[in-house]
Amino acid sequence: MLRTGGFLARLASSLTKTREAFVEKITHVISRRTVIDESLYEELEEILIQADVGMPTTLRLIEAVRSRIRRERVKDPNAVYDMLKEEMRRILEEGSAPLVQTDRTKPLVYLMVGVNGTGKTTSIAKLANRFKNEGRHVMLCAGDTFRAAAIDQLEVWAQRIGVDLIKQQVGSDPAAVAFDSIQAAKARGTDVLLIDTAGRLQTKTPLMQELAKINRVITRELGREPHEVLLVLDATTGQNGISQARLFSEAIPVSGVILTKLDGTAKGGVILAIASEVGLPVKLIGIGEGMDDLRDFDPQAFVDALFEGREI
Ligand SMILES: Nc1nc2c(ncn2[C@@H]2O[C@H](COP(=O)(O)OP(=O)(O)OP(=O)(O)O)[C@@H](O)[C@H]2O)c(=O)[nH]1
Ligand SMILES: [Mg+2]
Repeated sequence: MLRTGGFLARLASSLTKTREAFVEKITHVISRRTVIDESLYEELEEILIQADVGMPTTLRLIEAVRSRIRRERVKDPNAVYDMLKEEMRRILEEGSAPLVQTDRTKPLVYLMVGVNGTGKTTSIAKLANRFKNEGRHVMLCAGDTFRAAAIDQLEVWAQRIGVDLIKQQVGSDPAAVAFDSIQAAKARGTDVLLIDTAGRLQTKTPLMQELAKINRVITRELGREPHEVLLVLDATTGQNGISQARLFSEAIPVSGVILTKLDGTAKGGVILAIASEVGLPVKLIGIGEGMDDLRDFDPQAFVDALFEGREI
């Protein structure tokens, strides 16, 4: 992938708080050391846990480093830094996947799900903008029929970006709007259909069942499952994202995660926990409110940006 300096710099600056919460502390701890011992591992463990990496992933990381240090008979504490970085990259690579962006048959369908306020609707706008700029015919579906403002919000985006919108009145059945949108997309030869849904708590069973119904209706009408069911998680909620991921994927076959709001949070370490613990690949990351601030997740670029300039 071709990446300009500006691209990486923007990613790096959006990760500043996470870098402060975690990479800088690791650097500090390691640089004061002359030997590798148990207390070093303990300090690193504490930093990682506080940075929302979570217990299982922290232990996995530390164990991987510890066994490499032993195996390779390394004595220099600085080696721990590089090994941690490499192990993080490995975890992120295993826990990520590219977004499905093409299919021989039209339309390509994405369904967005997640708890309230995570960034579902704005991520749809950013994706719509991207696909539209690629010259594809894009349609949005106002499947959040719960609030009038949600329908208006999507309508404003559709007009601003210049893409089609399918909507019904507030209070109508979201599965029915989804059904309409698939029919309209087929009739109009739409390339990409992006379906919004209302935010919902992962613990509210009837609302989770409603998602399952939306998914069933789409699947029946499309003749296959949606190409992507994207769970949108807000990085600022840290470890809570793990339980959201578990409960959403029990209700609906989630195909990947969009992790938003990595800019301005110190809790970006949660991406490691998501990648290693929940079994759902991270596909996109949100690093700001601008149209270009939803990026395909690139683990190598992410780790480089996170550790940027932190040489020991
Ligand atoms: N800084 C930042 N803000 C974001 C990002 N993604 C979304 N937001 C902001 O988060 C707020 C909520 O976004 P929405 O897209 O409305 O969230 P939603 O999930 O659709 O919310 P509900 O429909 O209420 O469940 C908006 O102010 C967005 O601009 C991001 O990556 N970074
Ligand atoms: Mg919304």
